[in-house]
Amino acid sequence: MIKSITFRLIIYTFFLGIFYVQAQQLAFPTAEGFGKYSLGGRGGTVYHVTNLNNAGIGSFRDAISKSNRTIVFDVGGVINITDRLVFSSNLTIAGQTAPGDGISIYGDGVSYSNANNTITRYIRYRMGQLGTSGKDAIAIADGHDIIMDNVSVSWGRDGTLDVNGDVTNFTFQDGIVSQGLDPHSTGGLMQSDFGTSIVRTLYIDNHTRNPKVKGKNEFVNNIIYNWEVGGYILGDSEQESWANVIGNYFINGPSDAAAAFTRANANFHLYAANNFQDSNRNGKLDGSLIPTASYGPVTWQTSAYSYPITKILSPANAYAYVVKNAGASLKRDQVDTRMIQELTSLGTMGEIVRHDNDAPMVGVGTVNGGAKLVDTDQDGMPDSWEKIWGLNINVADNNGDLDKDGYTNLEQYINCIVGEGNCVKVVTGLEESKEGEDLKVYPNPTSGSFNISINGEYSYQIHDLSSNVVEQGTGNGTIATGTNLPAGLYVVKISNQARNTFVKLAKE
Ligand SMILES: [Ca+2]
Ligand SMILES: [Ca+2]
Ligand SMILES: [Ca+2]
Ligand SMILES: [Ca+2]
Repeated sequence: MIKSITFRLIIYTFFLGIFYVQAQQLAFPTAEGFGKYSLGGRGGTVYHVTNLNNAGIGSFRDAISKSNRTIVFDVGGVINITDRLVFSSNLTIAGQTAPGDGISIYGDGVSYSNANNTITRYIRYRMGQLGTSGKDAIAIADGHDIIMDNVSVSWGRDGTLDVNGDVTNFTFQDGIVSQGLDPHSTGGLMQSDFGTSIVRTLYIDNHTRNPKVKGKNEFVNNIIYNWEVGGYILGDSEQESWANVIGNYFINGPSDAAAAFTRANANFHLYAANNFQDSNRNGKLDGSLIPTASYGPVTWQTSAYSYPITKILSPANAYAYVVKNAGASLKRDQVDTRMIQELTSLGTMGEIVRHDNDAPMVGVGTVNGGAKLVDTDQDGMPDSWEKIWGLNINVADNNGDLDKDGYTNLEQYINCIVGEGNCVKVVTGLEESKEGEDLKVYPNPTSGSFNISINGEYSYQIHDLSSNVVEQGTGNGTIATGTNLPAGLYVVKISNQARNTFVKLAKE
């Protein structure tokens, strides 16, 4: 009996241990907000999207039809869908793996209702007037632990990004929510009592609801441009809300000089700090602090709710960050390029549109494909990546964790495409990297250029495997280089005052 209890305790402790580890692991290194612990498809199978078809084997629709998958893309381009996509749970959708200009989904909206523990990165959802009447571009009515990063969503017929229901732990970060279609042009609802985070996201060309908020929300470092009636809507409800609204920049465009905050009442409990508005539409960023009286009759909180986001930029720095990074920004498509052009006009460009085929949008545009990297064992990690890290190109070792950082080998690869996590394979026998290394070399493998990123000044030399220097230069911060290198394996020597570090690099 004693033995049995002890055994049970051991088992219990073991599972608690697993639970503890999983609960603390971020979805990816830069994940923030309420959704930051989403598990995604970690540890599951790998699905390769191999075509741009609406449905069938190798399609994105088939990819998301079952749980416990990490979805990688062997193709880039526009996926024309003829009806709505419905996501399963426990998926990692790694849009950053797509070659060429990435992936756009066009023709209808998508549902993430009950898509629990999903991670979606670097993808564009463009609904349009051919989509289902009265539906949202992204709809979430129920579920938990859903995070979207560098996602661009546009042309909703009802909401564009709509969260409305018992949604627990949702984050939308570094995204773009654009051009809700008239006659119901909205950014969308952000209504849940269980935690929604919107951070460093651009709301642009939406008549109203940028967004309309109710419940438990944090809204940090967002840029709202060219709304017509409603910016951030403060509840407008008999129900209670509890929100942190910090470091946002509201910039009026040609459609109207409307107020940033509307429709408040005492049920809205607000902590607000350092929100700016620039309403003069003069082509310059020269706004000012929104005064307390402009929020209306909210119930003020004197200190911020203890919500997850702690890294906060100034409104001007948030603007600069969004201009550079928001949306599926590895390669911006023509829609997002236009949105950023409108934003940076700072008052002179922008429009509310009725149809995605109307000027100036004229549809979804061209999204170029590109060559996929060779992945012999189809474990989602290209051969060249596996060779750098000493993995086996003939065995699916995607769910291992060779550097014991809690991310699987596959997660490490997809994170490093965008320069996150452990992205340098230091060549042993030369010099090891130091603790707290801030150096990154990415994407690696690369089919074009790659970035070297380290604080301060440094020099670099690219050696081939016969130790010949094939390229060299100097940098300060992040630089891009390597465009002209032929395919092959290289060692990049990076030197600054503190150290020489030797990093393995593969060029496809
Ligand atoms: Ca201005
Ligand atoms: Ca592989
Ligand atoms: Ca492998
Ligand atoms: Ca790892």
